[in-house]
Amino acid sequence: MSVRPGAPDRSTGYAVTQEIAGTDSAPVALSQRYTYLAPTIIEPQNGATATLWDIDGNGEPDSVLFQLTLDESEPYAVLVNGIRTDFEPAAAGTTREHFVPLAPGEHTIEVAYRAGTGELGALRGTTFDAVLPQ
Ligand SMILES: [Ca+2]
Repeated sequence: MSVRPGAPDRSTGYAVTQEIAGTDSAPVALSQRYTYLAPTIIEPQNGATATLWDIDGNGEPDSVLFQLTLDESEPYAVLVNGIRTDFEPAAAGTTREHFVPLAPGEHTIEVAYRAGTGELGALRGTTFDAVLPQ
């Protein structure tokens, strides 16, 4: 049986059904409940405006500062508009800063812990508006 992770920080239960001759049975058992963890996003907050910075000094502001806290010492992944990059674990409680190259406009960044198999845990996301500095 494979399961999909639930929303982060929320107790999630699974009911088990069996398909017999093309018909799903009534749920026969309720599994124990699980709480999936996800890294905490510090900034940009959901719905916020994020200033673009010129990190490489070429005169073009083109990167947003993305800050997260790792409450678990687990490998994790960052998904920028759905494009995933994997990162190695850090000590629990570490705050990580990622400068993410982005064009002005609305973007979504999600984070999740990942298992050794590469599967992602619960996703936590933020959608924000990247803007040029005033
Ligand atoms: Ca630049």
